[in-house]
Parts: sequence; structure tokens; C-alpha cells
Amino acid sequence: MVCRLRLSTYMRLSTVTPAFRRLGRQTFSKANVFHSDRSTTVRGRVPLSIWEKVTAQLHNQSLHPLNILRREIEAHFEKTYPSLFELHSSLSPIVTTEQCFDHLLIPPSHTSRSPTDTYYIDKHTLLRPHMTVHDVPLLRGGSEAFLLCGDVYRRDSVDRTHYPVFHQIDAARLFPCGTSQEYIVDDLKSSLSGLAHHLFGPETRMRWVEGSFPFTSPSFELEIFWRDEWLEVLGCGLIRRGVLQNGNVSNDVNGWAFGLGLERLAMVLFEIPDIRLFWSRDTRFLDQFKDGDFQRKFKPFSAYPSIEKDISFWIGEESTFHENDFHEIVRSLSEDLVESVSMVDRYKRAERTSLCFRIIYRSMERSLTHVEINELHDSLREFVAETLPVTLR
Ligand code: FA5
Ligand code: MG
Repeated sequence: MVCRLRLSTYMRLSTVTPAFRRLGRQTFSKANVFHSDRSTTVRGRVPLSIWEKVTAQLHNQSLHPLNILRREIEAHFEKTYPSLFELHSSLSPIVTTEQCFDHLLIPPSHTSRSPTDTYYIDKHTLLRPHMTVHDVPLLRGGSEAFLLCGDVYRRDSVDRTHYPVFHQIDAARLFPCGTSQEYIVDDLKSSLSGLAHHLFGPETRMRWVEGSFPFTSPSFELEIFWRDEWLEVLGCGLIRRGVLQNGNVSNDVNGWAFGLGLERLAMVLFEIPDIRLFWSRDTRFLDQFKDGDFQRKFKPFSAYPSIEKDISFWIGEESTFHENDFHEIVRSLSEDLVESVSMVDRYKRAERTSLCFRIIYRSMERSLTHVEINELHDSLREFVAETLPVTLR
């Protein structure tokens, strides 16, 4: 039943944008988004399941774990630097391509500009893929230190640590004229390791690795050791001169910026095993955070059994198929019943390539039946065949 419902909501989108259906599989090709006069139809690229989340504002929902973490981070900065940072948590996620890419020196060829990675609303407007998009407008307005929290949108793979909507805290700080770069880098790193120690305790293992962002140089990433692996939790660096110039900041002033993923931190901090849980309305999840304690550990209610299904298809040599399109369809149709999608086989025969993906279905809240998953998987096959440039096997 669930799948029929999702399928119909996806179809409803096609009524909103009739060209979605007309274009069929073409809707998913890059060419249509940028180079055709039908580019206004790209709204069809933002599925209803994503639009539904634009109004959720989990980070502003009192006693939601993301809200608890956001407040803890804001309080830490307030305590360390009294009255220094302006706070913003309600900036609109709908931004222009100029603000998103040009202000931040993101080159024309950068993958984040591609509609396979970013949700375009039309040619000039999109759902922000990170919070740094607000830096230049705020600098232009005269802000010198700010901390921003909001929802961000990216087309990405499906697994326990990735979700197409997540939340970030971004910050930037300018320093008085003549402050040396070494001093600013030291301040940046000590602020962030101070924050990490405050949140996770002094015994947490962490390390700095070299990063690369078009808008900072030098750039760094902070990783935390969690469940036997190093998990990247934030990116940061010295703001590039070109970005400062775009923000009308005078030439002798420098500053730092950072951006961190709230879900990633919250998963480590509260021991939340799957990123889908943040969207759960199940009281067995939400009630565990009722006291607002940021040291609370989540007690999983039960590990429900999983059901695995494979789907295989052929793609042609010149195919416009992009893996993110497939992941997005799975997330959109499955109402969060999918835990992960992974490619398990790929081989080439003559002019075609065969791909096989394994889908692990598992609800966070209940046991799934084989009947409903068979039905959902069949609908998925049908929808993939209809909308992607592939031939099912
Ligand atoms: C950025 O978004 C940069 N804007 C960060 C930045 C700001 C760098 C200012 C320099 C100066 P990145 O794409 O690495 O960088 O994402 C930042 C953090 O968001 C990551 O470290 C990770 O914690 C989180 N993140 C990224 N992708 C996802 C995802 N799909 N799901 C959940 N969290 C994610
Ligand atoms: Mg990164």
C-alpha cells in the first residue's frame, strides 16, 4: 500500500509539471536542465518527498535531538566568545545560483553545480546544498561574526549516514586588520577542537586532515573516530580573498569559516545508528530526548529484520544514467523503508553495461512483510524502467 501511495505522490508531481511526464526519461538528463528552453520543467527534479521536508525545520523543533545539539553548540560559542556571534536559524533554503556558486568561487565545471548533485528549482534557483551560501550576503550586510543553522539538500547515495536533506551549522569570523594568518588558523582549530572536546569529552580521538574547498585556503577537515572508522564531521579554512571581496570586506581583513554536519555529530553524540531516525515521529524515538540532555544515549527500540532485493539493468554506452537518480527514486518511493543501496555487480558486454544494485529494506519502527516489500520493489522496478535511461534485466 505504502508504495502505491508514494508512486501516486510522485505522479502528482507530474501533474504540477506536465512536461515531467512528457519528457519521461529525458527529465533526468543534464541537457534538458541547462540547455533547453524547457528548463523551467526542472522543478520536476525536486520530488515531492523533498518539498515536504522544506517546511519541517527539525533544527528549530524544541527538544528534537538536532535542536538540542544546535543549542549546545550555540551556547558553547556564546560562553567562549560572549556576544561575538550573530545567530541565524531561519534563513530561507531557496537561493540563487549566483549566491550558491559564483559568490563562493565555485568553478563552472564543479560537480556541485550539476543537477545530478543539486536540486534545481529552475535555472537560477535551487535548494541550498550547504549553509556557506549565506556568507557573502551577510558580509555585505556588515556582519563580522555569525553562526548559521539550517536545512541543506543534496542528491546523494542511500545509506545509514547519508540522507538527501540534512542540517548544517556554518560560521565565519573576521579579525581586525593586520591579524596574521597563523593566528587565525590557530584560533579556528582551537575553537573547533574545543567544541569537539566539549561535546564528546577529552578522550575522544580526533584528527585534522587537509581539506579542499573553493572558498577557503588553506582548508582542513576534522575527523572523529567512531565505530571503528574515521568519520568526517566538518570542513573549514581561511576565507579566500575573492570571497571576502565579493562580501565587500576591505583588503587588509582576513577571517575563518567552517561548516559542520549536525546529523553526523548527533549520531556520534547520542549514538543514533541510522540517519533516517531524525525524521521519525515515533514517540519511542522523540520521547528519549524529552529532557533536552545532550549527553543522553539513544536506546534503539529493536532491530527489525531486513529484506534484501536486487535490481539489475543494462545501460547503453552513451547513457545519461547517473547513480544519484537511482538512489533518489529509491528514497522517494520507499518512505524511508530503505536502509541502504549498494552496487554489487557491474560488467560490460559488447556496447552495454550491466549494473546490479542491492537494496536493503528495513523499517526503523516495525517488521516489514514480504508481501508489502514485493509490491514496493515491483513498483520501484516499474518506475525505474519508465523514468531512467535503462533496460531492466
Ligand atoms: C561543506 O558543505 C562546506 N560548506 C563546509 C565549509 C564551510 C568548509 C566553510 C569551509 C568553510 P562538506 O560538503 O564537506 O562541506 O559538508 C560539511 C559536512 O556536512 C560534512 O563534514 C558532513 O559532516 C556533513 N555532510 C555532508 N554530506 C552529508 C550527507 N549527505 N548527509 C549528512 N551529512 C552530510
Ligand atoms: Mg566533505
